[in-house]
Amino acid sequence: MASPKQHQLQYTEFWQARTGLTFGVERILFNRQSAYQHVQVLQTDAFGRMLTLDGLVMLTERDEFVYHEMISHPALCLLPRPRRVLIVGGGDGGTLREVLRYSEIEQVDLVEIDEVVIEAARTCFPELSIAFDDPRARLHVADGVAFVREAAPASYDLVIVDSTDPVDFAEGLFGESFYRDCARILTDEGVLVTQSESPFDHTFQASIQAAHAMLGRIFPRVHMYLAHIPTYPMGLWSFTLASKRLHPVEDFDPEQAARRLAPFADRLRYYNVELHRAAFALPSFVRRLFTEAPSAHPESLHSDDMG
Ligand code: AG3
Repeated sequence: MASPKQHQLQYTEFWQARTGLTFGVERILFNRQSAYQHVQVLQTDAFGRMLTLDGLVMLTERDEFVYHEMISHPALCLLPRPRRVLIVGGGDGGTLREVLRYSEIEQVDLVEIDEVVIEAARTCFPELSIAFDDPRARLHVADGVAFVREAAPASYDLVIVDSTDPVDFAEGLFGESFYRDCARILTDEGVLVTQSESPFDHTFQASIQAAHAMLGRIFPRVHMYLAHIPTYPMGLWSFTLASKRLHPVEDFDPEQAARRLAPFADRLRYYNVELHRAAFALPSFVRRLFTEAPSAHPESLHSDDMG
């Protein structure tokens, strides 16, 4: 006899051919094929609402705070006087919400290629997309690579690349000419932060190494830091901070950071001044990614024919 479980709706993001993470789904709230990708919002049983793009989990209500706080606050607390920020991608508004928490931020340009992502966020994630209504936010529906190519030199203190995985149209956001343009549009003290996938995954390891090498040719300082994001592949996620001058730990002033965070520290759920330092301390297998070839790493879950 069939168990009732078999009739329940489930959604799996496959990390490889047969392994992935499965979510129980109560309802499909948004379902649209855009010019770029399949945009879905699902009501899950354990993680609240979930946004997926082409089958990849972008965020869930329950753990989005980890990603959005960690892609924003380490750089914003490192920089002594951030005023102008560029977000490439991030059409859901989560990163924008975090950046706008600082009253000293004067302007944030957000460049999202796919307006359907913005529409899905406005419809299903008002707690994220509310940030679009802040008068300091300027929303551009445009290609981030072209936007960065055309932006004026030294016009941003911080560029945040809040993209999907390096596939299809997003691949340019992980390339050397894009990184060079980011460096050009940053001020002398400027910082670039990109989401850089899971260091646990074989395929990602290769793209992490490639991005690190490219950034190292452009920026004097390139550092990875980590956070736990339960709904992303492997649950361990990385960000890369490339900086023209400031060292993310040695030049970090905890007292200054605590003062800047004070007005909203009680609303943050992951980032704090102690965690800032801890996040840059890397497990040995991650450190070795920057000194050894990818295939040398037994942590890989991918078999060679799939990586
Ligand atoms: N951007 C990074 C999502 C990467 C997740 N990858 C995956 N599920 N394979 C998230 C956008 C949130 N603002």
